[in-house]
Amino acid sequence: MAGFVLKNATIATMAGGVPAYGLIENAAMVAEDGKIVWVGADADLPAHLQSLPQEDLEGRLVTPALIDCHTHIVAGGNRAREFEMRLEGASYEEIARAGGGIVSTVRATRQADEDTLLASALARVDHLIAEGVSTVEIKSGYGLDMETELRMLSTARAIATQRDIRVRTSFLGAHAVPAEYKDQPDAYIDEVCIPALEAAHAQGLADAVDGFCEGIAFTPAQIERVFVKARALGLPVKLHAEQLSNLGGAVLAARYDALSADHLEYLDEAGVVAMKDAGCVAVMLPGAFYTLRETQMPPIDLFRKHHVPMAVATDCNPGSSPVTSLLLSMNMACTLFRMTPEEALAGATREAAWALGLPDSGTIETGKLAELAVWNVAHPAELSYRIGYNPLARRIVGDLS
Ligand code: DI6
Ligand code: FE
Repeated sequence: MAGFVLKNATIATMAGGVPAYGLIENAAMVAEDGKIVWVGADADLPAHLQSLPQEDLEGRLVTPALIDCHTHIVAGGNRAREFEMRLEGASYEEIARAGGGIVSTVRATRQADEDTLLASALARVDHLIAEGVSTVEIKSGYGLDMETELRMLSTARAIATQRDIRVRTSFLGAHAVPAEYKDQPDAYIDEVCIPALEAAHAQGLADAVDGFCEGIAFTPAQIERVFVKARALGLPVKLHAEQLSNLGGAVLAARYDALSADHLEYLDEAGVVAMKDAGCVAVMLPGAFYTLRETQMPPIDLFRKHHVPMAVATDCNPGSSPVTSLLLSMNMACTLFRMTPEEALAGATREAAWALGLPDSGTIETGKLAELAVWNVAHPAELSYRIGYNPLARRIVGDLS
């Protein structure tokens, strides 16, 4: 693989600390063999690197490529009709009782073959790529039987063969209790979830293990059984926690050294401290907050006070967050959660990389992977400021092309 120089750029390295955004004006950077080998002022570009192919960016902004660290982008069907029903006055519970809600996505996903799942997921993934996303996390959890959970994960893996994007998979068998195990969540965990996790691991389909710890899903004790198995298999864990109530999910996740705990609207300070001590990233999902018209804010000030890193992701799913724009999610993180534009961009780059256990990604620093987004904007705050506007000039992954 060749090398290249980008010059006459504004580079937001997102390396942390000062200056804000790690901003370097009149900047250049050099990549070789897919890695960043030099970043600094144009004027300081070393002579021995000047023979590489150069591109003049005419002052454009360069950031790390974006990372969407929480999606359910592989799923069958859609729930637009339920959206209409809710606007006509039906409650989420009424819709669920009438066979809608998450159960309807499970039904549609079980009925879809891999080609169908792949085609619908690629259409959504293409939206992310067009916004400069280089890495997407994708969960199972709409199969809730062995065969469909594995099909979801192999579809997720297939995405990386069809597009120039890195995929990290999370096994989410503990997402909901399927109809055939109604009122028997423990039997579901023992008879389906754990055997499916073992099979996913044996087939190399799971990079991490997730769960949904909530009154409408699984208790901490049930989730812990899944985490014990994950640990035995050597897989890292993460958790949907404190989205609708505080069951102590984040504390549980921290005890298992989770990469992240996600949602967290109902988290308290003890949970924040536990996350800090465990190095657990807080993943903010403002698309779900918006769609569900939630009013309880995640404890942003406590995350700041205790220095818990905050990531931002789309939570792209057919029910609670039909969002395929990470830029819009960054805007919502600012407007709805009062995160700063710098926190939002860090959340979709550096902190998202940590939430996926990818220390080689997420910032523009020597030694990191050359995964870059070039934008037609002058200042990085514009990325979170605009609504429904995509200023991407180009995405660079590995090499110029
Ligand atoms: N939290 C959510 O908001 C979604 N899953 C989860 O664990 C809901 C998924 C759906 O309604 O399809
Ligand atoms: Fe989710």
